[in-house]
Amino acid sequence: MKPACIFDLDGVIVDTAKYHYLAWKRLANSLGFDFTEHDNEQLKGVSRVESLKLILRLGGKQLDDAEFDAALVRKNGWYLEYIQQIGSEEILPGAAEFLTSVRAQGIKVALGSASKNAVLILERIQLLDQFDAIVDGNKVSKAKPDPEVFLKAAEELAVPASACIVFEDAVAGVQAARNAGMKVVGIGSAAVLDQANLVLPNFAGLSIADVLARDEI
Ligand code: B16
Ligand code: MG
Repeated sequence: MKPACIFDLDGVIVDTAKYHYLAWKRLANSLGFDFTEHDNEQLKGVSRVESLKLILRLGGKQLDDAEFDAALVRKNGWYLEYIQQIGSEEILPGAAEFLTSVRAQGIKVALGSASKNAVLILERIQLLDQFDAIVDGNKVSKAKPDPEVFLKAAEELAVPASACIVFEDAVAGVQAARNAGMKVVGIGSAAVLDQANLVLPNFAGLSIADVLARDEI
């Protein structure tokens, strides 16, 4: 059976992590504590709500429910401000060409992202039309490492989980793919993404044929 490919967004297709960082740092500073780039590494692939819980733990700060919700709205407002100007220059090396190679083989493509801003970002970087299905933070109730996001993507593509290959940059995302019973290609460092079947630094110079030719996949 033909495989299907499911792509995470932030850190795989597009480099929006730096804008999430700026917005979370601004929020932390407004609450009276700092938030470093090192701390930000822990938020990769983590949902907005879980990210705020983690940041508050790091800052030793507690918010009541109304303050918590208001903080989420403020952070997202700043994030949206930062990504207002982004365009295709933010696409990560080789990602657009890799997507083209997947579609050229008639392989179905889905997005499996925790972000509630995924469609807006794909529109801005002009890649929305490359996806047969989009499963984002608006469609799931359980955050990665729960497999929900990837299982829903497989369902929308009408492809069994065992035939899906997930591309992920976050530890929680790699775990989610494994929990879904899917093959996973880590994008980033092999030392960090050690649960992935195969790890690539990025997509530069690669096509789907190169990945399918690997024994690990
Ligand atoms: P939003 P991904 C994730 O995207 C980001 O990696 C993570 O940092 C962010 O908190 C999460 O989306 C939610 O994003 O606030 O836009 O809903 O890597 O799953 O594509
Ligand atoms: Mg990611």
